Amino acid sequence: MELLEQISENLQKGRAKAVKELVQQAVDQGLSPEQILEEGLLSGMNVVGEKFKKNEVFVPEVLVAARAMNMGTQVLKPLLVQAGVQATGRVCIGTVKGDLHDIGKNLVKMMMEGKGLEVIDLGTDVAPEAFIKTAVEQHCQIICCSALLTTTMGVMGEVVKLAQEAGIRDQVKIMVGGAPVTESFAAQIGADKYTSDAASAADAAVAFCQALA
Ligand code: B1M
Repeated sequence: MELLEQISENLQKGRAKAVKELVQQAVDQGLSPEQILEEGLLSGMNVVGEKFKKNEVFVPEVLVAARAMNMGTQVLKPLLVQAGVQATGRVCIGTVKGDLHDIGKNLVKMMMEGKGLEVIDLGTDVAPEAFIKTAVEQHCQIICCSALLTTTMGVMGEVVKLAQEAGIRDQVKIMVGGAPVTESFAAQIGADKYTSDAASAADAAVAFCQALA
């Protein structure tokens, strides 16, 4: 079986140690970290997601797959995060209130750090007030919100509203993303930018910071 396929298969089975070793093997063979992430780790997680939807696997299986995914991304982290890149801006990021999914948010954080941005990670289940408080106190140029549930994506609208009420809307850009989020939803709530993946989110954040500098 091809190496990337093996990574995907082992991730689906939640074999964290094997995933870690296989990802390292793939790196050693010279495969790019982006390819390992997309065609190995994320491809496996997508299969898990589909099975979860059809009730073919349940929360415990998804959790062990998520743990395996994290072990794999830890190997890739130093390769995705370029050493010694000069910080170009400050961002706070979190998964919105009511939502505990953090794999995508962590990838966005990793990619942004790789571009030299300073990223304050607020974790998961983050209240809109916490995004605003951090942005004000830590002088962030960008607030990044991630949501994976259709029931929590509305919280992103509350973040935009609170930023307006706090009088910081013209000083801070608000970026949104996550599987159920779309460009039109972002426009509807008045966010500044939607991106579909972590790498594009990092590019967009750098562009915002450069424009604000
Ligand atoms: Co959850 N879950 N889950 N889950 N889970 C989904 C999201 C779901 C689509 C599964 C399904 O039904 N097919 C479904 C949501 C349905 C819906 O709302 N329409 C769902 C559900 C229902 C639930 C529970 C309610 C299940 C239950 O308890 N009955 C529950 C909710 C808990 C809660 O949050 N309150 C739940 C729980 C869990 C686990 C804890 C078991 C686990 C999370 C573990 C963890 O994150 N540490 C989990 C997982 C792993 C998933 C799936 C399988 C995988 C999500 C993931 O990590 N994908 C997911 C199915 C799926 O998405 N296929 C599912 C990989 C990750 C890299 O992708 O986060 O989309 P993603 O990030 C992408 C982009 O979206 C983007 O960048 C990344 C790629 O580069 N991105 C951004 C993300 N944030 C961004 C921000 C940006 C820009 C881009 O700018 C700021």
